[in-house]
Amino acid sequence: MSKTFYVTTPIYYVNAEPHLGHAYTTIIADFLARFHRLDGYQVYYLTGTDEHGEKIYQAAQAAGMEPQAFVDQISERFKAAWQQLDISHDYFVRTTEARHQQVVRQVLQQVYAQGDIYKADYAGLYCVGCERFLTEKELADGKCPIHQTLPEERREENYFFKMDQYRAWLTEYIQAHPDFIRPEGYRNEVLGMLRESIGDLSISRLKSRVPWGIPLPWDEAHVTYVWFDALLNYVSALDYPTGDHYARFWPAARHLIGKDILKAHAVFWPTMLKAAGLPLYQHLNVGGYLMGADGHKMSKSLGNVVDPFALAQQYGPDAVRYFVLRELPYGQDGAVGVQGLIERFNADLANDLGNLVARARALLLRHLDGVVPQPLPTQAEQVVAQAGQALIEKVRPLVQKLRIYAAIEEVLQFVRSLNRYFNDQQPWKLAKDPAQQERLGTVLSTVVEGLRLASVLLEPAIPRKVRQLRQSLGLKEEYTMAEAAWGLPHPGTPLPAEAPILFPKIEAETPAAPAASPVPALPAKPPIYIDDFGKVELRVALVKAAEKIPKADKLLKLTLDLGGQERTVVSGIAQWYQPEDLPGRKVVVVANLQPVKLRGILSEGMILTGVDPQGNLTLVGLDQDLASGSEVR
Ligand code: ME8
Repeated sequence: MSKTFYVTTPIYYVNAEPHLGHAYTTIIADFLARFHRLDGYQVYYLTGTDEHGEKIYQAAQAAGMEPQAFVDQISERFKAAWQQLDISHDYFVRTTEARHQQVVRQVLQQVYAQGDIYKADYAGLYCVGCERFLTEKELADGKCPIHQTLPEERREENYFFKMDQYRAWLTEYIQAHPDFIRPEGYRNEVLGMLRESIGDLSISRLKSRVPWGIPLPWDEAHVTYVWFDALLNYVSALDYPTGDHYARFWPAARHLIGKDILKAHAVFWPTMLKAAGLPLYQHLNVGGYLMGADGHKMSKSLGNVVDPFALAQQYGPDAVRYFVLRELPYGQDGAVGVQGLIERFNADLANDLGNLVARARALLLRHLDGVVPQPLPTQAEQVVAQAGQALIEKVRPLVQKLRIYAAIEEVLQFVRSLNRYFNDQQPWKLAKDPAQQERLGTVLSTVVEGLRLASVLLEPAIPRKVRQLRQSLGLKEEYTMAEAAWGLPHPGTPLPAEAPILFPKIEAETPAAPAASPVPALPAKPPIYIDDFGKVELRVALVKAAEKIPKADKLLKLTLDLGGQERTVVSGIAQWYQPEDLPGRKVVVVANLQPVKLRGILSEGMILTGVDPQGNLTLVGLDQDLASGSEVR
């Protein structure tokens, strides 16, 4: 059986323009779609817009437009945003399209006919922002915690879906399928909701009050509640019930959502599917919030949004994609800002990746006529080859667990190791020695092969730039994940003499520091007296433990032994050292530095490192072993 993968984003409300929060989920889904396509899956990627309901109706009225004209207009804005960010969806569903409305009516009729829908009076607290009734428990200080608004008291005659009767079944299902809702914290949250009655779901609104919706097939005085309508997009877009797409892709469905719509997807939707006799989706993947500069969830109602059009226009789509993918562990909340985008771009893409491409290109063009030769590998090349070969098996499981930021970091670690290899082999020196031309060719072709491999694994994140990278190195335009294997012969196409700079460094928006020369001129600081230097207490220390610091990917937390005295030191070496490489090593510590709190951890000293022209750090060591605590002077 061929491998299939069906990934969906929420369909976004068209009551306002798309913002970076929407782009976040859409880019993650796009990464997954592209990764799986390259990995040999048949992929269907669905996104779209949610166009009915009270909220949209009110927004259209406020804009002084007919609802249909209004939703047509905003829906186009979402399409344009996704085009600008190179989103590769297979279909863009709209809940106002005839096919979708037909499926909603059909499912409603079926569930009504089997006796799972009844009419009753209902009174409750309704949040128009969420488009659902909230329970007392869900309120914070009487307000909706997401929209910070007071819900309205509502009493009306509605049709109800007998949702509560499926509570025990759903609880058992979630318990028996640990991967159904991920990450685990959200699964537990849902199991918590299911511990008490979930009530029956009001699935209609009086047309006299909310005219913008799909009329109930058996009672035209009511329109369908927007969630009962919207959730069915995931199957209507596949031509449920008879379509080929439905048969092929629904068994492989993975929904991506933000945590704001957890209850609708983890409680309403599975019970609706059960009632309609459809199998459940495979996974519900729940993401955290992108926070605005004010520390609140980025949302149109709070007015703290970042415009993805403007960002993509200024920095290019790949910079935006890379930033949101790399910056936030999926499932957690995180603040984002332009400054962070610039720093991430400059550090990873301009410095680590782009520079290496430029340096390899320059030497190949200058000394080897732009032709990448066959390598004659030695031990050093075998080490690089092994790391490259192992990469896909490290990356794939991380992607499957949605640890996309970690998957990208694996690739960047490899790129950094390629930089170290390049610097260690010093090809610019080999180039000057006629006896070393073969060796020069081997080093450069090893770097090109490493970059090719990295390009395959980075394609789902930065598809446009990866094409440009390949072109500038004379590689093929396209590679599959199967070709993320070390040692594919270079196609032999000579490198183009001219190629645009892959990732031109972005100048910071705040005044930039004066550009540093590669190796700082000596001396760079004013002279000091020996007494001044004597104030610095340097000691040998043994690293006992090292660990990453969550959300601080440049920092490691080290536990040091200074001769019987334990110290914690936070050090900015995480880009160059893995935590597991450090225990047992001796380092040199500034032992009398005033302690400071870094990321909430008290750092009691500083370890010494050397810096190469590219800014790479290496630990300062000792020629001979000395006991921990020994003085250094
Ligand atoms: O809820 N951070 O639509 P919606 C991260 N139409 N993700 C964010 C975000 C933020 N600050 N803001 C929005 C709806 N999102 C319904 C969905 S599905 C059948 C119907 C993303 O326009 C996130 O994925 O309010 C969230 O779940 C979704 O946009 C909500 O979009």
